[in-house]
Amino acid sequence: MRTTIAAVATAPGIAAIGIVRISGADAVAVADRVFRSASGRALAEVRPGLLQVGHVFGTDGESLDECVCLVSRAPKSYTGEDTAELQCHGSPAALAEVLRAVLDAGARLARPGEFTKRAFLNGRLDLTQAEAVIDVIEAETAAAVKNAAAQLGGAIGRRIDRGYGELLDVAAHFHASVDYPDEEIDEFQTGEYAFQLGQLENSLRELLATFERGRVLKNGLPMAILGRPNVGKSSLFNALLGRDRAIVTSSPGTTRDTLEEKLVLGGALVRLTDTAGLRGSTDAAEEEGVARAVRAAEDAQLVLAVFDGSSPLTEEDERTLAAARSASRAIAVINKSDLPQNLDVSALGDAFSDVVRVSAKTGDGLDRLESAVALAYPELTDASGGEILTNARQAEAVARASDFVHEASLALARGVTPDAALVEIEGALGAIGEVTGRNIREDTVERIFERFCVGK
Ligand SMILES: Nc1nc2c(ncn2[C@@H]2O[C@H](COP(=O)(O)OP(=O)(O)OP(=O)(O)O)[C@@H](O)[C@H]2O)c(=O)[nH]1
Ligand SMILES: [Mg+2]
Repeated sequence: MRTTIAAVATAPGIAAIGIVRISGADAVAVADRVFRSASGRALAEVRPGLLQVGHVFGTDGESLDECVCLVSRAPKSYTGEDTAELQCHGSPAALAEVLRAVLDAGARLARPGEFTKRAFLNGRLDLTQAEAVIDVIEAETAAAVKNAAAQLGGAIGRRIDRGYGELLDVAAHFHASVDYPDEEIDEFQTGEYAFQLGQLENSLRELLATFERGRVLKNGLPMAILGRPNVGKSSLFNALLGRDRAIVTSSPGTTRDTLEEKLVLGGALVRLTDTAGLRGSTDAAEEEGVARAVRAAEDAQLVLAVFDGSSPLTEEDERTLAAARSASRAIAVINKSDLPQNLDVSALGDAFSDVVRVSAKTGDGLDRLESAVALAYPELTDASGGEILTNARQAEAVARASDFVHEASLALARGVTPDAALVEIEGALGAIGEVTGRNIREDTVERIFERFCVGK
């Protein structure tokens, strides 16, 4: 039997409420040793799911706080075990004392992710759901939360399980024909299985194809600000960021190195890079800065090409136009809209998905720029189905599973013996089972939950 564990589940710091969580066979007994309800009834006797008001006591028997206790009974709890939650006032000092009393009463301090790990080991969550827990916690945009929340609800797990079930049926039939060679699988059925596996492969590859978007949803869209010196790139960078991050001066060539910051624009998480102004230079440091700017533009999925709206296009702007043309996507930002305008926008050509006038100085037009970014990548602001794969471990297992399924359907099409096809099908079952954690190595499980915080 697993030991009873406890931890503070809420973030460190002062807050309205702080929670000490206890889980395990002795959870209620441990809670009873530190908590006395106002009604005088022991927690062991109260109905699970009903909040009990009372006091929590320290090791010395003195009251530490007035609090509420919630008891849940196995298997109907987050972990699948008996649990007790002491919901106290959010004072870090009080919570530390309550935790100490709980540990003295017989619980041991939980390791990172141990509550969720128990939920997984007790079959309350599959591994895609457990991993979604941390994704929900760490999500930086509404879209990322929605995607993770749907996965917490089992969106990926259900899809994977369907595939697992199909493979299992095929494997069962093939096993039977290996064990009873007289019962051959007829050709029609072999063709049917090959078709079914082909469909399954398509569905797995479709899921895998969402991972590219998933990575961007989770880590942010790489985005670079480009332009000739002095057009206001660093001013725009600061304005979008909402703070004075980059140095701005009136002399061209101020920014040398690239600067990267993560922020949310129009609901989309982006990794925005400010770069050195593009121009020919004989200064070694500036030259290196320009080379870095070009590399940042190449790595970016979206380039903000900045132009000075108060002056006509110059020869130096040509470099920006060229970089925008070779970028995967570019928005033209005509800056300094607060000054009299002298730029002929039609001269910019058709390299841009959007042209937006802004003033980094007054903030005018920044909302339109944010909308243009969100519009260019709608999947970064709308991902409610939970169908976007964001987890590298899951993606790797899905890739391996699709390769096995591919080989299995090829083998069937080639008319190999059932045992030869079985090798590939078993391989696929193994890989697909790793996604949801049906069959997974203990050390992999350990590694997954180490990333969680204590108390989750
Ligand atoms: N009037 C006006 N001035 C601006 C605006 N944006 C930037 N400037 C001014 O333009 C000058 C250059 O701004 P920076 O942001 O340093 O330009 P940059 O493109 O980063 O320049 P480099 O780093 O040299 O490539 C500064 O004097 C800014 O105050 C704007 O929207 N309106
Ligand atoms: Mg600059």
